[in-house]
Amino acid sequence: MTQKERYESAKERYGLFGVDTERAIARLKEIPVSLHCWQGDDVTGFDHEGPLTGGIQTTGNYPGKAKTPKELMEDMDRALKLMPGKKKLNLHASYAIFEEGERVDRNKLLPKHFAKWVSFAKERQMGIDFNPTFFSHDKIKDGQTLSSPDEETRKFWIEHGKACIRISEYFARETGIPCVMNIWTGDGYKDIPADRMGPRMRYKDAIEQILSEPFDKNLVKPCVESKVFGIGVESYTAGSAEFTLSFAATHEGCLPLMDNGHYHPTEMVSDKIPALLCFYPEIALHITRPVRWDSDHVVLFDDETREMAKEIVRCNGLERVYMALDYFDAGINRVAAWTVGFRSWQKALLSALCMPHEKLRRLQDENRMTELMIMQEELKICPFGDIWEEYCRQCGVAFDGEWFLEVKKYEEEVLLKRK
Ligand code: RNT
Ligand code: ZN
Repeated sequence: MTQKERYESAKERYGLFGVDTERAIARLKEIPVSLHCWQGDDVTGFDHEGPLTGGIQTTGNYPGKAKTPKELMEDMDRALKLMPGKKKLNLHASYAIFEEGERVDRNKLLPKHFAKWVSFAKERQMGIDFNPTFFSHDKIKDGQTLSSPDEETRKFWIEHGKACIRISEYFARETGIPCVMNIWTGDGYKDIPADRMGPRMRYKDAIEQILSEPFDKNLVKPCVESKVFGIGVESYTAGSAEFTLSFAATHEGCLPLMDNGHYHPTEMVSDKIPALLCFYPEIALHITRPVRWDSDHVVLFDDETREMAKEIVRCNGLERVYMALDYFDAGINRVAAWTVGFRSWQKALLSALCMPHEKLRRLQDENRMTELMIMQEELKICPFGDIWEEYCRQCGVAFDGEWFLEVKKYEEEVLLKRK
């Protein structure tokens, strides 16, 4: 059977459930997913020499890591060509690009330090999301930034946050697409603190000061990302789930951001999405794969990933949920890591769009739970691969089984030759 014939037959199978696969494919093409620059260089960035801090860690030493803006852009470009669907670029402040001899500290960053990224994004019709970088820097005092008891330290990081608001607005104006600006700090304590509220009060005040920087709420979407623990920050984090949710709930225009690596292992972000959508007009996500801890493994087409995508689609949330990938594996080919993760999330969204949600909901509401179980099980083995191939074909990207050859070639010709 040809690809076309296989698709036609799959389309018919889905049709029996009342699913219109053409519509699903067309819809997915419009939905932007933000691709994180930091998979390409193990979260190193260009503005510091020191180690990765803030309670996050990359493991592995696969050859070919990008070391310059040019290399990172080239690598990302390779990956982008292998991804179907609409993309947005996700940058961290530590990826500022300075001219020869020029260098400013993070509190003095300007839009011009990201001009090359803007050209990169514009040439590829991508919007840009942004993140102030509150880690891997010598002005982190005793592990704290925005919640530090030291006023000087706090002030420096507040200035950084404000600079990032201005840069975010510049991104939005340049690209014509709103910029999601996410605030995450690794502030916290390794061991049992004596004061849990003090750091949070300081963190609250600091974020309020950052958000007092004037900006257009239609252009910049500030978020606060929570986290339950980090490496070396096991006992307490200032930006806990309750803290960030309450902050976002009480600060107009500020979104909560959930990273699915940042909860206790049996807590499911898929279940939290519909809960938050009852209250927040918009929310943001970091999509990752935690393996026993916040390990940031490459996103796969696994159960929880699919469940998260289903909830977004079922809740009519595609326009209300900002989706960004957030993982970093230094142990495998980084271009492939980007590609697998992005394609996996696209698969999850497409398969969620290929479900008869109305029908399933009705079964639940009529308490026909046996039929609901059966239908959900049967849907699992519908010929989704054929729909996915058609989506890849329509988007003009390589099929599964084909694209890695290109990555392998790039690895041999370029990546392995890097010093
Ligand atoms: C860390 C957070 C945060 C970072 C990125 C690099 O645990 O998930 O979002 O991964 O900002
Ligand atoms: Zn994250």
